[in-house]
Amino acid sequence: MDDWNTDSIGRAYREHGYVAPITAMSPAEAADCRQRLEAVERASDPEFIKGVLLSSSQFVLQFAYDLIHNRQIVDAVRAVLGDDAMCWRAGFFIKEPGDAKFVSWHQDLHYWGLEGGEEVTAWLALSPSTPESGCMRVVPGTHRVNRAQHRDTWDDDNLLSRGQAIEAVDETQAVDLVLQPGQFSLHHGKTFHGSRPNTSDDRRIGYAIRYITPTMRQTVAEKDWACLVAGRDRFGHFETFPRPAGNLDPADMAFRQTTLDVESQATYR
Ligand SMILES: O=C(O)CCC(=O)C(=O)O
Repeated sequence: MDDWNTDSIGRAYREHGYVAPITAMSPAEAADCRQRLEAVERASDPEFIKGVLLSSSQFVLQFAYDLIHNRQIVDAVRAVLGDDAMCWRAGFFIKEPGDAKFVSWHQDLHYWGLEGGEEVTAWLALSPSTPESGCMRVVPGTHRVNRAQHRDTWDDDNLLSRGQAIEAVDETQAVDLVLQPGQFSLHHGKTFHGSRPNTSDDRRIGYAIRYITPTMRQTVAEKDWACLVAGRDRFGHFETFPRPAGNLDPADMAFRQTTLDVESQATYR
């Protein structure tokens, strides 16, 4: 875990609401993951695969599922959530070189219907994530803000489902989370974060993996799914999602669609 250890990750996270950069894998391993991702993209319709990658790709792509169990990531997650941890969702945030896509300032936990526990996102870089390529930015300390006012903008260039945006953000306090391929950041479910367009000449590819404590509960949608990655689940609030059979297997795709239909009860309420 680089210069980080369990204590220093926990301390930094509690104080600032984020930790970065932490190493999950070598640049060569990250390049291998990127190749797998891009092989799936090449074999698919571009618009179709964009949606699949962004939302719940761990249900339908084996390498995406396997990444949620990465030992370095799970150890860092345990440092902030405790010994019991589940993966709830995961998706790739991809910005092409020179495209206008961005992510408005937001808090993750605002829209997911999850209550009663803790949530943290591990954001793994599969390409250089820098100010030029539109790296994630966070406002330290905002994990203490309970529910900031968000407004739906429905901006086509916004990678968020409804373009939800916090309007009152003091950007002078924002910190760039610069990551090399194979490194990741952690951010708290309430930390204000967003990102600007990619002005570099490479793609910016990040894999956002959402982890929760098993105490968490879905309070809006009729049910929900998660997968144990460490310790025990003593609560049984979630159905378990399985490892995909391969890449884009029809049965896995149908399962993913079911989860998205149910999830929209929470995200579009
Ligand atoms: O990839 C980005 O720029 C933003 C990702 C994000 O909003 C998240 O992981 O919660």
